[in-house]
Amino acid sequence: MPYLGLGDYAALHLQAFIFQQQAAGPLLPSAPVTLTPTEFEQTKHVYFDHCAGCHGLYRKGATGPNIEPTRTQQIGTDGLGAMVRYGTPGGMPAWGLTGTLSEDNITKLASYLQMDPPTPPPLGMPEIQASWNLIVPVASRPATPQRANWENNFGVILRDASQVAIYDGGTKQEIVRLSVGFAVHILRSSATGRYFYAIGRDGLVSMIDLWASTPNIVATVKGCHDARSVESSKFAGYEDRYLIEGCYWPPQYVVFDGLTLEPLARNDLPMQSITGETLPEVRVASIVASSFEPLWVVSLKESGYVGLVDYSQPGFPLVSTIASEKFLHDGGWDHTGRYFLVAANASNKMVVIDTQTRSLVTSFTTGKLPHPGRGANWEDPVYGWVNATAHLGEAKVSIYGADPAGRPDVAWKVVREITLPGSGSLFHKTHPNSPWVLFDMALSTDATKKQICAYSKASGALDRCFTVATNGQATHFEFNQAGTEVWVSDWASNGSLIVLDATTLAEISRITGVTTPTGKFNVYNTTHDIY
Ligand code: DHE
Repeated sequence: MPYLGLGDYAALHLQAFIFQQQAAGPLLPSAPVTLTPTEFEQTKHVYFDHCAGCHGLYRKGATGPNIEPTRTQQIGTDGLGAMVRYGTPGGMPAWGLTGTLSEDNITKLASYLQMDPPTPPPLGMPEIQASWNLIVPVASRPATPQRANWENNFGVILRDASQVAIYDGGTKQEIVRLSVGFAVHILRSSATGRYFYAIGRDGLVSMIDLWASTPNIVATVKGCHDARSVESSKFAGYEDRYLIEGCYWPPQYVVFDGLTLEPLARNDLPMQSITGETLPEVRVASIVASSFEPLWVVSLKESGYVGLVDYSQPGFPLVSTIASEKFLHDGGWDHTGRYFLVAANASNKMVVIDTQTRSLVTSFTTGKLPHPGRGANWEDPVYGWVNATAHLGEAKVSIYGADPAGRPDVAWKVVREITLPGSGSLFHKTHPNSPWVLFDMALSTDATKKQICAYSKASGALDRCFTVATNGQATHFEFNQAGTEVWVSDWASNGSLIVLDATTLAEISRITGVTTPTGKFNVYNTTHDIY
């Protein structure tokens, strides 16, 4: 067997392909298919909707590997078709098996991937201004909350319906469903909690007023063609004042008025990487807001820089770019709100940024494709304050010390490794009042995708794993305001929301008839960064 010089990730894909080809039986050789201009245009949208998030518009790779034509032509039409159809254990979804893409889509995609990528269009300030729609002016909104317990509302992402549903966290009643951007991704709260901002993958930001008697959309705007994150200004004196939208495309961030979404500034991203190359694509991944300074912390995925945007300065400039690791993705605050802990997922590392000194503290290897979400903070009986990440590419949780003041000996070092029964863990979460840290295995290729696991903070070990989902995958957790209940999604077209007692983990309620529920955001916990 010759030495192929493949990295871990490529070897994993090759292994998966061989296994899956064995399982599927011999594949008939097929010639590369050429695409008509119409087919090319249609397939461009299929790629954009299903592939670009992980592989990039220019296909240079980030969460997923590089799939530029030089590589895809080597894999060939059959190989590409098999990967798209059956997925891989490295985290690539089985788009064919799940029925998401038709055989026709897959064949055309396998050809499209071997052709040069088209150049995506810019989005300038005049177009952003033109997209702004102020539906309810500030003066016409209620002066006081019109509903009790609005801070215990849950905003639930109904991904494939491009909707957000608002639930009462006490009664579990659905209050309203609102249409928002395409394949809506997440919600973030304004600093007072009054507004939810929903971000669609088409870059549309929708602002929801939770003080209204029935929550409603009061403004929309589109600052990007493709986006995954927004965040509000949270520093004292700036509450509900500004909102930042980070783009996946074009390489820019846009700042809006936090009460009206009027566009205020559009800033280009630096296109150099930490190793000096000029990149065609740099995407804004996670964004967090400091509580100690008027700063947003933005993860610049491909370039490996963590940027600091100062919203107290005219023009909302990027005032610092801190070199860290390439392929920055999801992250959140440590328990003090000083350190930003972010995954450089395709580098298999976690990065620690000190926002007070505006510098990189360290980065450390955890496992294959760390995916912490916003992470989880709790006190370990041996190691003091810790934080954790699970992984997309292996069945492992890495718990690391996160208390440089109290336990400098173990700060930013992996102190415990826990094996989960399945890989493909997307999210985990805890609450100060819960004895557990809960993990999903949503992208696992076996029955564990329907399960969740409870890690005991007290014993430092997995306590139990159990099935919660019936129709799809169990994914994402959100606690209620008091931390006494936790909501889990059964992610399916006929999905549901399962509410568990946060101490006994017994099922309290199951809300059915929910279309592809993914992320859930409790108003109080999202506002106060409780995770
Ligand atoms: Fe997400 C967070 C990007 C796929 C559900 N996701 C994030 C963040 C980023 C990101 C950068 C951090 C935002 C922040 O904190 O500011 N997600 C991406 C992708 O690029 C990716 C891999 C592929 C894509 O094309 O979008 C992707 N994400 C998914 C999904 O498939 C999920 C499971 C369902 C969906 O929306 O399609 C999904 N991502 C989520 C959720 C969060 C998230 C629920 C927020 C977690 C939290 O608790 O804050």
